[in-house]
Amino acid sequence: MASVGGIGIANLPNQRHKIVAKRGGHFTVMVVGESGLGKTTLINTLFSTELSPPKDYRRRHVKQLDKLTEIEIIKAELEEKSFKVKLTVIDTPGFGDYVNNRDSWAPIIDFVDDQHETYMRQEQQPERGEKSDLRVHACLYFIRPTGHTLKPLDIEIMKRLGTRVNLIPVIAKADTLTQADLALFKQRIREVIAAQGIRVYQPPIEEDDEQSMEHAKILMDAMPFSIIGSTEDVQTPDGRTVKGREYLWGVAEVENENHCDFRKLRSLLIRTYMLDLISTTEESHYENYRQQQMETRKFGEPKVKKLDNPKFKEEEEALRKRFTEQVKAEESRFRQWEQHLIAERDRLNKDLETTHSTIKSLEGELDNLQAGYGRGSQRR
Ligand SMILES: Nc1nc2c(ncn2[C@@H]2O[C@H](COP(=O)(O)OP(=O)(O)OP(=O)(O)O)[C@@H](O)[C@H]2O)c(=O)[nH]1
Ligand SMILES: [Mg+2]
Repeated sequence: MASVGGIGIANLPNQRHKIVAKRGGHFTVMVVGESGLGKTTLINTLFSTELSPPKDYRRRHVKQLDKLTEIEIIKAELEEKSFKVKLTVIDTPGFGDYVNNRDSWAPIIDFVDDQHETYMRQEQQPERGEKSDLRVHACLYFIRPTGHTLKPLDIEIMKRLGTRVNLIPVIAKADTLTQADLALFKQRIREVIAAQGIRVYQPPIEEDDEQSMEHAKILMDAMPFSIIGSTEDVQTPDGRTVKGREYLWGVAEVENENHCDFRKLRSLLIRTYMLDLISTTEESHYENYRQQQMETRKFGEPKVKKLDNPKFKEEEEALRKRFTEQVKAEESRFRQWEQHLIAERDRLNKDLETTHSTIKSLEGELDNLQAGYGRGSQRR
C-alpha cells in the first residue's frame, strides 16, 4: 500500500498536521514482551512493508541498562509531500526466560520513566532549545499465543505500563493459532484487561465524524491485535508474492486482514492515530509523571532514589516496626519459658525432697522390720 497511497501522514487533518510539522514530528514506538515472541521481526516487518527504503535508516545499540537488558534504538525518517516524521523504534530484548526473576522487566519500566525525567529536566533549563526526546508514544506489549489467557506476569507488567504509556497489547505469532482459538483467546484477554483495570490505548472518538467513529470502533474491536511478522517474500497458491510465512497448508500472510491484524496495527500507528498517540503522551502520561514528581520532590531536585522515596521510607518503617515487635514477642516467649523452667525446677526439687523423705521413711521402716526380724530369729 505504501507504493500506492503513500504513508498516509500527509492526509492527516490539516490543523494537527501543521502542529506536528512545526514540531518536526517525532514519533517513538517501543516493543516489549517475553523473549522470542517476534518483537524484532515485527519491527523489521514494519520497515519492510511500509517504511522501506528508509532514507535515513540507522540502527544503534544503546546503553546497557543492566547486564540482561540492552535496548536497540532504530531511527528512520519518513517523508511524504514534504511532511516529515522522525520515527524511532525502541527494541527491547525479551524478559522472563533467562531467570524466574519477576523483576527482570524493571529496567523497561525505568526506561520509560527515565525518558519523562530527561525531558522534564530539559524543560527546567533556562535555555530551552532543541530537546532530545525519547518519550515513548506507543508501547506494543507482546502476548504469547498460548490460547489460554494472560499470565500473572503479563498482568503485572501491563498494569505498570498502562499508567505510563499508551499501551497497545498484541498477540504474537497469530499464525500458530486457529481462527476460532484466536477469537476465544482475544475475548479472554479483553475480559482480563477489563477485570484487572489495565489501561490500554483507546482511539479518540470524534462524535461528529461518523467515519472516524466507525474506524475507531473497528480498531477497538480488534484489540488485542493479532500479529504475523515476516520479512520474507513468499508465493501464495494463487500466485501472489506477499510478505508471509510458508506452511504445508499454505501461506500465513502478514497483510491479509483475514489472517491477522497487522494492517490495523500499522494503520493505528502510522496513519490514523499517530498524532493522538503523541498528544496523549504529552498531555496525559508525561503530565502525570511531572505532577507526581512535583508532589514528591522540590523543584530542580534530582530524581528520588528508591531508598529516599517516601513510599519506600514507609515500607522500611513498617519493616522495622514488625522486626521490633517480633523481637519483643520472642523475648517474652523466652521469659515465659525461663519462668516455666524455674517453676519446673522447683517442682522437681520438691518432688526430689518428697522422694527423699519417702526413701528416708522407707529406710526407717526397713530398719525397723530388720530389727524385728532379728529379734524374731533370735527367738527361734
Ligand atoms: N510462527 C511465527 N514465528 C515468528 C513470528 N514472528 C517471529 N517469528 C519467529 O520467532 C523467532 C523469534 O523472533 P524474534 O523477532 O527474534 O523475537 P524477539 O521477540 O525479538 O526475541 P528477543 O529479542 O529474544 O526478545 C524467530 O525465529 C522468528 O522467525 C510470527 O509471526 N509467527
Ligand atoms: Mg529481539
